[in-house]
Amino acid sequence: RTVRIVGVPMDLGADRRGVDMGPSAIRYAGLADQLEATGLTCIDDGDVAVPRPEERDPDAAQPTDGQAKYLAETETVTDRVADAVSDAVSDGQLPLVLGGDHSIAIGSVAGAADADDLGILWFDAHGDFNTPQTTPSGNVHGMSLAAILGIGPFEDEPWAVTPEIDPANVALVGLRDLDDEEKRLIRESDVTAYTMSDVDDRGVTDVVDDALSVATEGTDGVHVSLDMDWLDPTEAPGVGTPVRGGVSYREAHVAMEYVADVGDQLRSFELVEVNPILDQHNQTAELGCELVASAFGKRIL
Ligand code: DIR
Ligand code: MN
Ligand code: MN
Ligand code: MN
Repeated sequence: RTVRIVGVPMDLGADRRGVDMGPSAIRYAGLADQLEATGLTCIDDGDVAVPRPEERDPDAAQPTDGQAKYLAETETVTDRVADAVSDAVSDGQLPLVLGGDHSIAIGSVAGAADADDLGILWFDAHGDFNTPQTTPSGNVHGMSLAAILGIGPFEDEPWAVTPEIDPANVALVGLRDLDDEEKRLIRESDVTAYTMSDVDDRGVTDVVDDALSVATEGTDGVHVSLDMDWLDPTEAPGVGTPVRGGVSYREAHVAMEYVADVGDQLRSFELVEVNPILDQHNQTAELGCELVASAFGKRIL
């Protein structure tokens, strides 16, 4: 398959400078070479344009209910990312979106789904299930999955919602840091949430196997969203919101090898929240490249 790389130097959703340099750090770590060594052809589309915070419109739209920082700019970026991803899908390619903060998933999923039923596999320490009403931070990267599913006030933001996604085909894996109201929203929804306690209990392969069934049964494909804070901070220190107790290096690799086993059902993949300013020797970007290679079919032997 041909992989089409789309960089999204977005940091407005995390309200933190540095994560906008993620796409550069990941490319510098040798992404294209590693994928080509795995037998894939890579096309790099360069970066999608992202508005600078300094040029923002002070009268920009806010949700009628609650707070969401840079919501108008997020809509602009979402449309651009969705176009780039849907172009890749209609050309029969596998889109690989490089973040940037996790708000970009709103665009990746919109572009990947187009008119098809998609499942989502969301690897993250966090649920990203806040809404403008429940958010403690106002940061859209903590709301992106709720936005995609049209939870709460996101119902009134049609650009954010991908109606083709049935929450029953959405699985979150590796959760360990949820806000109280966010927990309630996750419980009330039909998504399947696997916490780190589930990984401790059952092992990562069993959990990922179940999560893949959730995302593939009855769907036309799967979108995989990999937030690097899913990993333990000892492995991935270069993220904006590290949380102790994440998956290990080997657990992350085997999870991605299981993802690769879905074959042609893999519709799109995104790697987000790499922040080289907070990293040590670009190790988080390097690990991200390795994990993408495993998810795209690289094997040890
Ligand atoms: C927190 C952090 N739950 C928030 N979320 C993060 O701001 O909504 N998501 N870091 O990746
Ligand atoms: Mn187009
Ligand atoms: Mn996230
Ligand atoms: Mn996270």
